[in-house]
Amino acid sequence: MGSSGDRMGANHESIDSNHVELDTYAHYLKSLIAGNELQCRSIVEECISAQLPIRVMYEQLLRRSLYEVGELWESNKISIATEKAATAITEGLMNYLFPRIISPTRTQKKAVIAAVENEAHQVGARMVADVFEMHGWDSFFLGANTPTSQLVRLVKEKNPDVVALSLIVHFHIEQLDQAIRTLTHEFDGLPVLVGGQAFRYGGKSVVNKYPGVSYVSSLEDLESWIIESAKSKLHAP
Ligand code: B12
Repeated sequence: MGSSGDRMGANHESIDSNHVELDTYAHYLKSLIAGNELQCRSIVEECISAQLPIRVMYEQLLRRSLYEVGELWESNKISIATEKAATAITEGLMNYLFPRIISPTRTQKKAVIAAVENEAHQVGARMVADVFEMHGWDSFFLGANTPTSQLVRLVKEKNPDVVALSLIVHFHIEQLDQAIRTLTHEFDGLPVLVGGQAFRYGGKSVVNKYPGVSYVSSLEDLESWIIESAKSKLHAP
């Protein structure tokens, strides 16, 4: 893709099947910060036409741009309003993509996904829910700030095969600990996955002390976990 700022979309040739080129990303970021939802959608559509896997688009376009938005906000280069608009556009794009992520092959497996109590960030958790759907699981996505009592209630109701918890701001680690403690106590043997950018600052010891609880560092590793879990079920006696 060229470098002109007034294009309506990306050029297929600049998007290979597993990578978003820098100029495509830069164009997307610029459109996102300008609040130009149509332009962002047009770039996403070009990525789809170039057969970029949605999981890769999530990591290399949607997540990467929001991280950069966070840095711009932190250094006072953009307002909170711009940050909120960028998040709203991203969530809108995920809604737009949702029909495309549903795998026609269903596994009959269920996952419950939540951001822990007090955690206001929900986009990453939503991506996790979508990755399960891409692999034919039924996802029950509870969103941001999920009280542990409500999480337990839903787990009792849905009887999932796994619970995935998201932690973005490190100072919510106590809430994560409490959620894991409660889940492992109430539901013996239920696998719990945890992830999120808060773990860049440590905290894995909270996870490691519970059997059956695993830290998963990326959507790619989550896909590997899902594929491995299908194999182990297949080979079970
Ligand atoms: C949008 C945003 C908000 C929005 C969130 C709205 C929403 N609908 O989610 C609002 C305005 C609510 C918000 C509030 C705050 N925010 Co804020 N926010 C952001 C921003 C810009 C984007 C967040 C986002 O969606 N990122 C994109 C997603 C896709 O990335 P992700 O969440 O990391 O998820 C990825 C992985 O971590 C992983 N993952 C996530 N969860 C899980 C779970 C599992 C099981 C697995 C396998 C993987 C996984 O998968 C995803 C894809 O790779 C970030 C910047 C950033 N670096 O992210 C700041 C950021 C996270 N916020 C920050 C801060 C400080 C706050 C506030 C404390 C500000 C304040 N003073 O009030 C509050 C927190 C309030 C609270 N109680 O939590 C800081 C955190 C700094 C830190 N060291 O922890 C950041 C990093 C900004 C910054 N640069 O300083 N924020």
